[in-house]
Amino acid sequence: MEQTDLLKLVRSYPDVKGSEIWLKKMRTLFERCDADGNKYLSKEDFIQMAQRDAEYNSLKEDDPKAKEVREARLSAWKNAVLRGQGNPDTDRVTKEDFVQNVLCAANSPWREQYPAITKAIFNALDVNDDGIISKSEHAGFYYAYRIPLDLSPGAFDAIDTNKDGEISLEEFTRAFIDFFLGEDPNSPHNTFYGPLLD
Ligand SMILES: [Ca+2]
Ligand SMILES: [Ca+2]
Ligand SMILES: [Ca+2]
Repeated sequence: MEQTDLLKLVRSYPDVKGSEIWLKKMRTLFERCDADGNKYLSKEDFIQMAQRDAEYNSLKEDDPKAKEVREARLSAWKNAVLRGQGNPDTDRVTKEDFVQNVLCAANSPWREQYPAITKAIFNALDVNDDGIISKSEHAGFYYAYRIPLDLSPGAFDAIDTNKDGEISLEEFTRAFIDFFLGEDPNSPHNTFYGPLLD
């Protein structure tokens, strides 16, 4: 899928209204990202996630893939959560601010960055660099977010829309963009980051 098609996909979603289902998704994502459980998102949470990525894949700290994953996690913190503002080393974000930040991003030209961000995440998850996300690589994704691994197969199937047993970049991007820009209470992608939390 070409970059222009992905931009068309992003542009095809109307402005996010901030409906109950959407708020629930973002609050769930906040909880998943809050690795140290202190009710704030900070650099430390994303470092801890990168450590879990490395742990799941038995990567040593100096392994190039471990470094790539760490960069992708820190980039998500700086570019997606903070949107390039503030000080990524010292800032921390509450749940309410996080939800408002994502809402502003989704309803501004910033939303066109989603395809590039998704690609970086996809590449980080694709540990063996074969261009697809396998079932075990998806389980690693859940492991990093402390989502029970027995929920990974069902979530994998929801993303694998052509049912070939692999998640392609296109499938992953469609699911990811729907999670952030979609407000359909029945979308199979609402559980992209695991079951929605109350
Ligand atoms: Ca935290
Ligand atoms: Ca792979
Ligand atoms: Ca597939």
